Amino acid sequence: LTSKRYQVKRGKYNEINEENIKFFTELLGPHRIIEGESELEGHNTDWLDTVRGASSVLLKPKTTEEVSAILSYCNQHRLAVCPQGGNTGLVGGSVPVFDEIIISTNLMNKVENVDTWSGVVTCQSGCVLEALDQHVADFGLMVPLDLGAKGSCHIGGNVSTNAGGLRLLRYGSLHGSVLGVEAVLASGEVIDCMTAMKKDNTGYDLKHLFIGSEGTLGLVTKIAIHCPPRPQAVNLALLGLSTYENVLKTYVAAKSKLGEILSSCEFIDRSSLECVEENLKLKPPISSHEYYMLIETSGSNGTHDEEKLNIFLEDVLGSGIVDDGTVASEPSRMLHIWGLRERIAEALHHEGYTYKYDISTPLSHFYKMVEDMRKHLGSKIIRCCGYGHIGDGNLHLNITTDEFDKEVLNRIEPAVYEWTSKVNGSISAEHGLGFKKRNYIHYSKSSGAVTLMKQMKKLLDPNGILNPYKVLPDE
Ligand code: FAD
Ligand code: 2HG
Ligand code: ZN
Repeated sequence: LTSKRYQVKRGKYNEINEENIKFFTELLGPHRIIEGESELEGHNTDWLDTVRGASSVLLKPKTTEEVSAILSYCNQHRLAVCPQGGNTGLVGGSVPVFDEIIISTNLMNKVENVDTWSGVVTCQSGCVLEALDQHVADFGLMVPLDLGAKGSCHIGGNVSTNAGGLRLLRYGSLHGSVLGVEAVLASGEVIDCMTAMKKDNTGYDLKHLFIGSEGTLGLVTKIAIHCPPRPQAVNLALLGLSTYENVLKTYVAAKSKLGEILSSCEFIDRSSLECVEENLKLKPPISSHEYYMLIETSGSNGTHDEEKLNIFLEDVLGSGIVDDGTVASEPSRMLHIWGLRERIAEALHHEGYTYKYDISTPLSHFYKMVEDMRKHLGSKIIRCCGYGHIGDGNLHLNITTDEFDKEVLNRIEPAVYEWTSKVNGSISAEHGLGFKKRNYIHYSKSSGAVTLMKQMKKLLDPNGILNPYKVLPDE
């Protein structure tokens, strides 16, 4: 169990009893309360298979009112809960640590409204990201967030982790595109911040409390999100490069030559792509290089975009900063190329245990981290690789061994956090702190800021029933 490996002590919560089960069964009916070890196995284990809880009950509310009744009851009876969306989180936040009751948003998947004039979708928090995007596509819109887990993650999980993803470079963070949030506090009180306006300066903008707080301040039940027009022309280039300096030069050239049509700029190193080739048997459409970049353009006029992209490519290929490249505009080829990038996490998972770091750094230091770590770890590991959202200064540093090795972990941590802090980076750029990173918060936040976070938690969840052992450091 996770609690043993991480040496964490259970809080003073009550254990669930027959009377509690009776209450939940009366509230939800017998089919929306799930019990039993095997039925809950997948919900007790995280996507990475690195942390495991021991919950014996999962609840599936359908409405805000049901969530409110559940939380109010749990608060009165001092029962701890763990909100869960698609369970694709990468920091151990989405699974219980002990026996917390799992509240799943699986059945909260109604799209309530699409305002086609303003481009705003209003929906429940359990909508699967990809399904929501397909829904708004019928209205010529797109959800301004895309990530490899889109087929499973829920929009409520995305909001609760403030997920970044592949197009943050173009559309900005969810703090910008989420216009409204409805959330239920630990007490059961429903906080309605569901305005769907872009501008609203009437006092504190409370919805931001729930964006990125990973289920520790409230359970998000509804969301209004601004959806830009779906682009009519999309092109994707996969480039091969031989030095990291040339990667940086290419990024600068992409910004200046592609301007407003640049919609994604991603980075992959040789080892990451080899991992996808070896473990998933996917074949890249260009030959092998030290570094790769994916550059996507999205716009409203195909001819205009292609002209711009060609000028950019002539420039970077002509001057020799890019060695090789291919461009795709047919959906199937683009999907294949995106698969090489989006499925790296899955490919790494095939190797056994993954030590995963999600770091913001100044671009001048971005790849040095991978090189230093590789040297530091020597032959004790299978792979140390780097990839990520270079356009946002967000590196995904990943290390694999065939099984969990405490010695390897001790060589990586806290060195990785010290290094990040030295360059004024963030120890969690987009995945959050969850369970695994909470005690390293001080590397990225001042003690004053952490104290204020604790005070806010106390105010909103005085009994600490909402996702305990997550985000906030141990006392
Ligand atoms: P879960 O994993 O179920 O939960 C995540 C956290 O949010 C937990 O703390 C949980 O308690 C809380 N939570 C969930 N729903 C609610 C709710 N309704 N109210 C309150 N709290 C809630 N992340 C990125 O940022 N960018 C990426 O590019 C990216 N790519 C990924 C690719 C893969 C293949 C995988 C497996 C993961 C990736 N992730 C990425 C991480 C993960 O997908 C995101 O963090 C995602 O937003 C989590 O959504 P979820 O519905 O799965 O949430
Ligand atoms: C991605 O960008 C995800 O693919 C996962 O954020 C990152 O596996 C990782 O380290
Ligand atoms: Zn990412």
